[in-house]
Amino acid sequence: MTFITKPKLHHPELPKNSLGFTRRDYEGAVSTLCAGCGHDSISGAIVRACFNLELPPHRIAKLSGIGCSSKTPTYFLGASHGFNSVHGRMPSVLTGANLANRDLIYLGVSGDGDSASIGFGQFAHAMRRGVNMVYIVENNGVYGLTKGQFSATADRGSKSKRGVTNSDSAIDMIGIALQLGASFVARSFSGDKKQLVPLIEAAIEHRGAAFIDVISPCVAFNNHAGSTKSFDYVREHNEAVNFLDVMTGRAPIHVDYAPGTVETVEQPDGTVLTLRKLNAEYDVHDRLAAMSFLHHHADKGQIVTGLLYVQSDADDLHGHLNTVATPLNTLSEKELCPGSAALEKINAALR
Ligand SMILES: Cc1ncc(C[n+]2csc(CCOP(=O)(O)OP(=O)(O)O)c2C)c(N)n1
Ligand code: SF4
Ligand SMILES: [Mg+2]
Repeated sequence: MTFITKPKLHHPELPKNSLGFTRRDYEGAVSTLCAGCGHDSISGAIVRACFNLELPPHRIAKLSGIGCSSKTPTYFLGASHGFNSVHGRMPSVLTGANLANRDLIYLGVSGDGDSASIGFGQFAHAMRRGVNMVYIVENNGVYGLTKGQFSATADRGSKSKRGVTNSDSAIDMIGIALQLGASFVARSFSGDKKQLVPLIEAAIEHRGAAFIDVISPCVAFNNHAGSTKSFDYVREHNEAVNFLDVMTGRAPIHVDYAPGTVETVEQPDGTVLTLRKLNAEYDVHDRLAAMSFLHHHADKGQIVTGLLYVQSDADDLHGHLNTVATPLNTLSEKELCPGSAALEKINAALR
């Protein structure tokens, strides 16, 4: 945890959004991560996405587990709600918060160790329940904070900094999220803000479990030759399936007139995702095809990035449970407690 605050001074002509906030208002404390760590670029992308979407910072709750990645919420959205939980337990803490107050925007930030190792079960249940959240895994293939042990996402055959070869097969979080029923599934690279920022914006606007796996090289322990999560390796093996522009119900955010076929995807809240397809055969609505596309390219050593799957009419956990529209934490005791007469009636029915 850092207590270093950033200087408040900034250029007077820094652009403001309609709320009167500059990008600086979405930042947090000064990062204490290693210089060049991919995680810092992801923090920058989150700041940019929240600024672009003109989100009031107090409407956002950011939750994390333990790890360098899980430290990052300290470095963005300094005016939002935050909860740094226990290693691997972010999904259940977030689920509880979401059930208590459905009105906030939930951002879960985790690492590959946090989500694919100790928190694997927690990750699975958040996805299959459709918790309305953006779940970001900052994936570097190692436990960065504890000095670079292989995590469960490290590819078989990849080499550690000390020359040890990983003999275990890797968990692909994207494949698992697709299988478990996540309704928005994407992968990106920390070094590609042009792709990552619109993906985060679209995930925030999506209702349901939105999962983004972001390859985020650890410059201290996993950025050498032989690593499949290094900057060089990912740049050389990246296969982007599409490029996203997000138009919210309020106003267009990005306009991109680049040539190529275009597909629009309407989400339940009226947000329109405009996909500029690089791969004409790729269909973002086909879960099974996404899984097979993923495996097909993984076999060729390619890392597929972009929006891989979206279910336009997805519902979330509140929809599944049919909870009331009012956030539960604002209901009074009178509304929550039906009284002793009702209890008596239930008890009588059981006798
Ligand atoms: C219950 C528990 N077990 C183990 C640890 C030690 N530990 C701290 S962070 C971490 C792994 C973090 O890896 P990852 O989530 O990939 O984050 P990174 O540092 O790579 O961003 C481990 C094993 C812990 N803090 N708590
Ligand atoms: S150890 Fe790795 S993951 Fe942690 S801050 Fe340094 S570069 Fe980032
Ligand atoms: Mg890691």
